[in-house]
Amino acid sequence: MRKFTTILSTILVAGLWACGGQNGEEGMEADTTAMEDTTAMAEPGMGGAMSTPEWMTVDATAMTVTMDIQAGSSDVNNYWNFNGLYAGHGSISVPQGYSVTINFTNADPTQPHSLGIDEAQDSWPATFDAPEPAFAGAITPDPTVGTAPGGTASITFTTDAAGDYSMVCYVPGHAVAGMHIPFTVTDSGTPGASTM
Ligand SMILES: [Cu+2]
Repeated sequence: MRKFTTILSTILVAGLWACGGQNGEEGMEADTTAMEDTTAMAEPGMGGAMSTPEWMTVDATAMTVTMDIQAGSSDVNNYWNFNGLYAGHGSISVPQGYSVTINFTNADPTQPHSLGIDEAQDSWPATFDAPEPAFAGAITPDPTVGTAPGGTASITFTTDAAGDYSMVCYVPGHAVAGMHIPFTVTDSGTPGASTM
């Protein structure tokens, strides 16, 4: 009986091995991919190096920066982008104490958009009641209704305090769908943007 049990066990194990082999390999591949992804995310400079894009004009002596920002400048992310940038793709950095002017244009052919500088958030609601900008004046008019296609707005504000903020659109459904990018106010340095 003992010998029979051993043989039976051997057959069972062999059978399980045969059945599970392919799945096991797939599992290993999946694990390897996951490890590669984790490594990529951990690499410094994720999102690209900071530079001064053509839509940004800096006067470091006067501590001013002007940004020409087009909402819906292309159809990426369903036009829900700022100069083509949206969640996970691009960021803006400005030192503390700068006067920032944003010349905002809605280039989206069909949908309204707005722009505000808000506190950085892990997740965004679908709708906003009465959004308050992180800095006085850092929001376009009627932000939850938005600026109509072809419309413009100009806002100026001072980066009073260093920290992690977001440039976000307050039109219902847009922020939650990715129409926001990091807007970091640094202790020092120069304004710049990552466009990757
Ligand atoms: Cu929008």
